[in-house]
Amino acid sequence: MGKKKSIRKPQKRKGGWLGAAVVVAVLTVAIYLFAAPYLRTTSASASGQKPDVVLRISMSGWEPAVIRAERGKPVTIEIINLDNQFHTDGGGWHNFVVEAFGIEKRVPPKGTLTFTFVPDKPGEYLFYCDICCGGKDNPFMQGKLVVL
Ligand SMILES: [Cu+2]
Repeated sequence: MGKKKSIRKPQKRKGGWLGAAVVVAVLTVAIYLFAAPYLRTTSASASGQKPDVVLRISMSGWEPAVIRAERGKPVTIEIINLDNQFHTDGGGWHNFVVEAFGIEKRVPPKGTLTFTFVPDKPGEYLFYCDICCGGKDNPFMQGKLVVL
């Protein structure tokens, strides 16, 4: 009896360590998921092409909210989505819409998208995301594209 008791004790302790290890692993993943976008200070697109504009999007809006391009000159835009898939509003997806140029690009949660287009007319154009947070009508989901 006494022997059995002494065997059971270390087993219990082992279970505790396993539980602690699982907690540590989960916390590590959680911290990584939250910190990853902030750690990624420099970005290179898959093609190695250097973007002219790097746009960050999250539930709190576009950064920067005003971007510039030159008429007739190809502009490469990289969009970094900082949100993860656990957002209930839109599942962490955002899109970049410029009606004036027929652009609609979707960026998955934690994803990056790079594309190039040629703005062929000068002016100031609204860009926006219409997936989350009330979409186009939400000032936070709006930005301005200035074509000189
Ligand atoms: Cu959005």
